[in-house]
Amino acid sequence: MKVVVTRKLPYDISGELKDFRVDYNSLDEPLPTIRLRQMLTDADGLICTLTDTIDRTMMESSPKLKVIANFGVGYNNIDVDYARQRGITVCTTPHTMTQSTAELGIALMLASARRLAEGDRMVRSGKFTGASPSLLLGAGLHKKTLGVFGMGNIGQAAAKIASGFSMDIIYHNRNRNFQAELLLGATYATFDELLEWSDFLMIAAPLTPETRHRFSLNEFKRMKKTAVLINIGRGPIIREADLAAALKERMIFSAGLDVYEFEPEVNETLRSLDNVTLLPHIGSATQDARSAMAKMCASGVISVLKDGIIPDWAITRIA
Ligand code: 8YV
Repeated sequence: MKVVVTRKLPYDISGELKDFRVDYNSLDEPLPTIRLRQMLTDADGLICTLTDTIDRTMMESSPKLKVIANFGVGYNNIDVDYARQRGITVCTTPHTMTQSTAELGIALMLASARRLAEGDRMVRSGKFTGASPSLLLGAGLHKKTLGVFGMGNIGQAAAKIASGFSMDIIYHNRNRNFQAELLLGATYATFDELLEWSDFLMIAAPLTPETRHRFSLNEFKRMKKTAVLINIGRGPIIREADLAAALKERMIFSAGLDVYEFEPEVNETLRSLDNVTLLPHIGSATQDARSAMAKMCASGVISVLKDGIIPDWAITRIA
């Protein structure tokens, strides 16, 4: 049986996949669509990443395909409804990267509140002329309110770390998360309350039709002028041009972004502003997380193709 791996992974899974013929793109760049389609014509399994669009047309060119393992927890790059219809199992890598992504969210919170990137640029450019009482004044985290948009595993892990800063946690989610309420003392907020009460607002939600462009100019107008906005979920949840305008007009204090609406393109105004920290989608980028993600992708493929078992973490199991 043949397994296609679309991109160089930071952990060698050739041992795990030894019983398969592996068609591995050893380059660290996405395969052209046509090439991937060709590789999939006789494939039984696929390990892909969020930069591969696995839509209906792609799956149609792969008549034998039985399993797709996506290297990541988000799966908006895959037409899951069509996969389900075709009986193709779709797996992701839940829990492997919860902590790494939550930690990055907190890092962005601190960086954006305390203007770390701005300070770094100042020192490197030789503009640091000595400590001054009013140099780079920022915001503190202590006893502030963290609003989490999307209280899943990552949102909860971030909230748990934030409690260490004595922050009050509020959250908005599709459904109430009683675990977060009981274990973290988090309080459910309506979307309006989340906007109005948060000192720090962290987006940790998946991209769905409901979350796309949920944050646009109207929302930024309703946030505190001192608020810090963080996005570790998916870029299109924010209308990026509106955020750039809001930051430029100082409608909110600052933002920290790991994801972008038109990734890898980043809005030009945004790139010119000092009150935003910009990272290149590295939420899960720790050695530990990325190795665990690679292994979990391999497990998903082996489970379906070799053992004939649909893994309990397969998202196609959930209606
Ligand atoms: C990427 C992610 O998969 O898990 C997700 O949803 O966005 C990331 O972990 C990772 O950057 C590799 O492409």
